[in-house]
Amino acid sequence: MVLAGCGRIHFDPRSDSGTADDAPACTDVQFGPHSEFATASNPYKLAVGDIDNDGALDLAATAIGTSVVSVLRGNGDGTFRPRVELAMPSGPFSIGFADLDANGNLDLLVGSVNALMISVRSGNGDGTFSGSTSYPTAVRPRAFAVARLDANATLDLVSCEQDNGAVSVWLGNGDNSLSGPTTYSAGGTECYSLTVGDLDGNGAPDVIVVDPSNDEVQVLLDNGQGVGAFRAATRYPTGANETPAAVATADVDHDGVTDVITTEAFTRKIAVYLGNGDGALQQPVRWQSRVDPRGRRDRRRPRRHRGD
Ligand SMILES: [Ca+2]
Ligand SMILES: [Ca+2]
Ligand SMILES: [Ca+2]
Ligand SMILES: [Ca+2]
Repeated sequence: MVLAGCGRIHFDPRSDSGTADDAPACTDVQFGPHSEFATASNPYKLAVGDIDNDGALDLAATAIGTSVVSVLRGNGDGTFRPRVELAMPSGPFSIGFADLDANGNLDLLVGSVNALMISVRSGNGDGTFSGSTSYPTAVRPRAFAVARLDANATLDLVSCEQDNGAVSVWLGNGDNSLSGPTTYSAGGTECYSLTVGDLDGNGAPDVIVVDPSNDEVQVLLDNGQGVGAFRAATRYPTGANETPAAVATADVDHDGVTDVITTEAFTRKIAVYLGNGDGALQQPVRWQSRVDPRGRRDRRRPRRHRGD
């Protein structure tokens, strides 16, 4: 999803699927004036969570081109304290908070695309982090998700390998350490973004990858054995030059089945793939954004994408 510089989200309700006449009215979502808080140079990705257990959400941002993560503790009123920088392996890019050791304090996970490392730092519960354990990756760890991938209670990690399109599973040991990885081909050659969701409704997370090099969405269903292992990928072509870039899961039609939503960066579209409930996805319905991925408002008349 794209936020415009003017603070507006706007999608044209006309879609590829020929539902223009029945589509709901356009919706504008307005935001108030924005505030700016300094981070290290070139902030790229963001994690949100309450790292000091004061009830106010805090932020951490990776700064690609540096070897630091900027941590900004929230005041609870929409403002943040000046940043504190944490040293990380070179090129921090992907980032997330999760309580890997289940001690009540969020821990910090960072994927570094220059050092080729995934790092875990233990949260102290006061906004600071101790130690740093880094796990080498074969190629650039562009994205990851944290979930309970196997049947035990500890959180695990699945990462997305940008340069070979693979997916790596790291099982959590419950003490902020990880075992693995076990690596699976997602069928393509590039992994740009990844998320998890239970597409087949068996209670275990499945993995969804977007591969802009091949214009594909790729799905790896869990193998049903509760061990954090996955079946061979199913590949869903998006159509030439759709360039899927980001992916999320949600039940967008409230039928109890998880669906997949992607952005298509260079055609400025949102694609919704409704789930069938058995792990398969339907053909996408696309929605045109009037805002390009760089946040500029498109002043042209919206294009109709029926049949493109
Ligand atoms: Ca906080
Ligand atoms: Ca913890
Ligand atoms: Ca599943
Ligand atoms: Ca659904």
